[in-house]
Amino acid sequence: MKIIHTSDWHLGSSLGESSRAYEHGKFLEFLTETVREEQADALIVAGDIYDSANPSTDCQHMFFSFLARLVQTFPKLNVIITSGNHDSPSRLGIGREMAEFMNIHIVTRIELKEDRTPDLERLIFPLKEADGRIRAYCAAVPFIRRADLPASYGQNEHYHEDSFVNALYTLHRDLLAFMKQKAVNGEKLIVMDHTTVHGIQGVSAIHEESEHPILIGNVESIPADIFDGFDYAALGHIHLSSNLGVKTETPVVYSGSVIPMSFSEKHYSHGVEVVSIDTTDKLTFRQVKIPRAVEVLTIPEELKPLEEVLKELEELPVTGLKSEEYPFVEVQYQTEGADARVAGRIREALTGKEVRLIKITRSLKSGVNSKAGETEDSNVDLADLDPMKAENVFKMFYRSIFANNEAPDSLCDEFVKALDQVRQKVE
Ligand SMILES: [Mn+2]
Repeated sequence: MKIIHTSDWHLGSSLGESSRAYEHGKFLEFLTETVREEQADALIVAGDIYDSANPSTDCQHMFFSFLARLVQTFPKLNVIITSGNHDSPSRLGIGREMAEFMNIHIVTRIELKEDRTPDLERLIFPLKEADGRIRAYCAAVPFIRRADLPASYGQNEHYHEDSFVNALYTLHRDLLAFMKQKAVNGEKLIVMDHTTVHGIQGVSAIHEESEHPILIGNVESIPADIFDGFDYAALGHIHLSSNLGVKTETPVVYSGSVIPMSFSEKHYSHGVEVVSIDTTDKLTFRQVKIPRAVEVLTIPEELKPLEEVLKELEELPVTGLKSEEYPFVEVQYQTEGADARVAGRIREALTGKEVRLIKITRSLKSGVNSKAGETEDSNVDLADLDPMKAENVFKMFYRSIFANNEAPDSLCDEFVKALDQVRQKVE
């Protein structure tokens, strides 16, 4: 049996003002081809189907027409889809009863039984081979908010000090026990989740530009041992493809985002996981890479002074790409202080070039913008500060509020953007 695990499609997302629909279309073609080439029996998608809770009609059509073509081409494919934190549970789940007729299970909520405990039966699905033989059970856990589980659930268990994390542990232990009752013929037990997991060789979602840290109650993530006892944890949410279960029995695998969602993801190896269960019931998994339909580039790769950067931009080759294939470009340059009309000069240099300029990043020469251990004179006249200096004041402020932690770059960028907007309004 082969199961394709993917997540974090973020259909409907954009970079700057540019739509990613072309890349998403190419990804869905790739996914269909991969189902064919791998002769997959199941496709499981662990949340963040859409980028927003209110996706456009075009992007919902892209999703539903993909599913329709998929099950038409592969009528025996088992499909399970859960919601992520970006999805609206009610919107993603709106066609779920109809989807059931096509063997597509869309799970966006934890339904409660009369005794106020989760209805586990509605979260568990058999995964069947083409001949109908069940080889695995899959528990489909959507992104859960604190309010989704009653406070009473799990209160007699003591897995974790935080009551919500404790309830999550209880849910996973209950699911596991329930699935074990079903799996009398050695079927594998798979669990899908959309969450931040830590504990083993931590990969932190917190530093990803496009995914802000998700606070689950008072904690930012859950320990990986919550998945102990399962044969494979198919996760979504963190965009860097990674296996956090390398030191445990259970692979705890993030399949990662399917396209680079921001410049910070440009070096990620985007792919889908192909999970195989062989005739001896051995489970293995490997990544199949997704070809990149559009490049995401920082030019130049190494910091250089503005004049050299402009020259480099003017020398970019023109090869006749289709406009939807134009790379997304961040231009970075190094400076000692104020440069006039930089954005205009960069745009001029790029006239006629086959790129989409998304972002201009300037970096002050060392000493001026150093991150670590920098001290600031508190008697500065705020009116005299240039934007980069104001950013330093923002960093000082952040450190004073957040126990000397450094402000994330993405937040500083947002601050500079907001400051620019305010200045434009004032001028
Ligand atoms: Mn997410």
